[in-house]
Amino acid sequence: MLQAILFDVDGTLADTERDGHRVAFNLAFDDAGLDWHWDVLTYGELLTVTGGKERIRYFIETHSPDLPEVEDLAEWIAGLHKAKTGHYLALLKKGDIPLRPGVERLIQEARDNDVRLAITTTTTPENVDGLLRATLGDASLDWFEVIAAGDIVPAKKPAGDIYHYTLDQMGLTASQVIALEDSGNGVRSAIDADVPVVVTLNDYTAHDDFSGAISVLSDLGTTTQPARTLRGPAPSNGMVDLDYLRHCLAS
Ligand code: XBP
Ligand code: MG
Repeated sequence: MLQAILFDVDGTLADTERDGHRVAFNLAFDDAGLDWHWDVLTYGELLTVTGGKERIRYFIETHSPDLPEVEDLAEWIAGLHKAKTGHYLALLKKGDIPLRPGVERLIQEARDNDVRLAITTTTTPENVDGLLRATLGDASLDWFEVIAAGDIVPAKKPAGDIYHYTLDQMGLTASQVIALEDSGNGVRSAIDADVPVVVTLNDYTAHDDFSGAISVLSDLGTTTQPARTLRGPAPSNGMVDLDYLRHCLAS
């Protein structure tokens, strides 16, 4: 019995990475007087590491960019990342980052049928608030029973901690929910917590390893733009809806 849908955020609710997070990182680097620039390709490589602070540290370790003398690297990264969050929120406010096809439809259908909703993401909590407010309106924050985000758990995806945390908070077991994810790291995280997962991929994640996912689709699909199914069961009407998710859960 499907009790809840757990939504990943970046890449799943919206294509936030290339024109959102990446741009915000670069603006923060400019502010800090750094000559770093994450182009579209480089950012794709850096996306193997989840979490913005962790991604900056990974970049420093793997690309050895010019770095100012700092006493406490973790603190310096946290400051740089805070500036990035400010830029990202400003980009969201401009309204240039829409939800992916079918996301609003599925959320609405779930709400109409008392299927519970939650967010499970590695991104910073303010980013989730900003995206929901900008796309679905202020009231939508209350539609999600749990917003599990960022540093709320010690280990980010691909660890399963964020899914375990969300299930605990909701009082549900893994077999009562379905996760929607867009990346290999997201799939590994859900599977680590035994949560069944359906993937809607995007340009950055198209070649990720989605082993263990029930199905992989182009997107959630709309009446005018049906989803393409790349693996697993195909939705009969071209749309990931409650019937389809119930079928996935039973399979
Ligand atoms: C994707 C991420 C995030 C964002 C950046 O999260 O890995 O780190 O790229 O967000 P998910 P922050 O797919 O789990 O939503 O800079 O706020 O960490
Ligand atoms: Mg994601």
